[in-house]
Amino acid sequence: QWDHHMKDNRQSIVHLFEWKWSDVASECEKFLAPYWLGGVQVSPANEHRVVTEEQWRPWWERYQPVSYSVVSRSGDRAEFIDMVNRCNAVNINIYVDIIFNHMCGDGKSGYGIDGSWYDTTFNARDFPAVPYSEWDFNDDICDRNIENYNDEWEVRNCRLVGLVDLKLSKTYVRDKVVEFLNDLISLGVAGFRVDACKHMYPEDLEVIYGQMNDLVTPTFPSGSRPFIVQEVIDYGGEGISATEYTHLGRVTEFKYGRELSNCFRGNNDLKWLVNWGEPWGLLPRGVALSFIDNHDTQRSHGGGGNPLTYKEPREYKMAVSFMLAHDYGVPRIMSSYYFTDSEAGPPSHPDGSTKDVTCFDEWVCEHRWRQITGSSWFRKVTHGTGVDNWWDNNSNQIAFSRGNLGWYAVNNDAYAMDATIYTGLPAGTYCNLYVSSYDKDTKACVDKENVGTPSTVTVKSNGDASVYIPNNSNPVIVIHVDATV
Ligand code: AAO
Repeated sequence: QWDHHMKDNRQSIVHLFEWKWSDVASECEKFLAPYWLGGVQVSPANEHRVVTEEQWRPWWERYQPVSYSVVSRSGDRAEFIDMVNRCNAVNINIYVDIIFNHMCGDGKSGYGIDGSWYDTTFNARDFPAVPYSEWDFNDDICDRNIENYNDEWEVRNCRLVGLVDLKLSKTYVRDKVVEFLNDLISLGVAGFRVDACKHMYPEDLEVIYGQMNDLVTPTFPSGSRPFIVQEVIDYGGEGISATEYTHLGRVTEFKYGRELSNCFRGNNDLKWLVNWGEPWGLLPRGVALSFIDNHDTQRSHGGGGNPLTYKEPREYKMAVSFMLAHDYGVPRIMSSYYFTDSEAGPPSHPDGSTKDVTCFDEWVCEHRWRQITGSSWFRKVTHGTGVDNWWDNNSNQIAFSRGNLGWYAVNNDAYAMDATIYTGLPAGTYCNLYVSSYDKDTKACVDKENVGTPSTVTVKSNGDASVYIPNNSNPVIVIHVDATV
């Protein structure tokens, strides 16, 4: 449940937030497979409310389940299956965002996106398509919303932002959840991002996870357990801690993005990253999911932390590349659409259906940025090594190697980095994947960006490299042994 099961030594997950299944499928084939990514976190796959009253089709309607039918704004069951099959065929794993802490908001009624009726008005708790009724919710023990995050009982039993809270202590409810998870597993997914885990007792989750089937063979080795990423927001100082969940699967490490964003915004010297990881109060690396921003934090929707996002591209790219170059956790890259209104749903047609992804107008597609893909290739090539040969200038210029397979350097000072540094790499000339692309056929560094950062780096026979990185828009070097010229 901690192992991501990515194929071909790939190490990075991308969250294709709100993408349609048909677009995810073609992205697996066209981009993710050739560009060294290994898995996709997709938006919730099950039936949800269609929200038009409070807001016109906000992104968050998908966090209000109506049934476990695999029909959503991203597509229907056949399209979901086609996506999983096509992605698996090119060795890209699918991880599904799953919500079973709750169903939809209190005081609502109508039809979900697959036409299923729901009613939570006047204390009704009616979800006939599951079916769930009022006996399957926690209203008998708590009939109000969560207000005090320091009260563990309240956080686990009351309603998260008015969402009707499922009674997971009940066998019937657990069985329905397990049935849904096993349905998705049977379709070939590799695991789950489990929403709102703080609001569920670890004991209940343990029972549910324990009843999940192994992943399907031969797509995955026999006996493979589903990869589990539990969303627990823990910046410290609350009654419930992320460590209550780490024995069950991985946990989202929210401090990771907050601290790195702080560093790359220039509020904390990069030299302190020499012991980045557990000494900073982060979860043990083997149980953590690392990320800079997520779909909530990038729009200040819970979780806070004020992380870097695509809106501050220079610093964001540095932070994401550092995340990928380092060896902590399983990294997840955010891929967004542009927004100003933090409630706004994905780029849509007038009828509310999601537009095709283009990656050049309304969709940001951070995962396609060269600085990010180059760094995810680095992550793959250097996997299994540690952070070695640390160098810094006692300020914001740092460099390190990953064993003798890769070397990373970044200059976040307001002046040039000009130094001769031991890289730990074999002698040769390497292509800097941050500012150029690598053509494997001709073994050439191509499509170079002329910003002053060197597009190639030469390592001498003693392992030293002399580098000069001005304070420019892309002040990073990412080199590894599979991209030499
Ligand atoms: C929508 C409407 C609501 C309406 C509701 C029901 O917006 O007005 O009442 O429907 O009709 C998403 C949206 C919600 C949306 C919901 C359902 O974000 O706005 O509600 O869909 O459509 C807590 C949870 C965490 C959760 C987060 C949003 O612990 O699990 O709230 N995230 C997940 C998803 C998220 C989704 C849901 C859960 C629900 O990722 O997209 O909601 O399925 C503290 C606590 C956190 C807590 C935040 C809430 O955090 O620690 O656990 O998160 O407060 O604000 C500092 C502190 C930090 C604090 C943070 C607050 O940084 O250090 O501790 O500030 O920002």
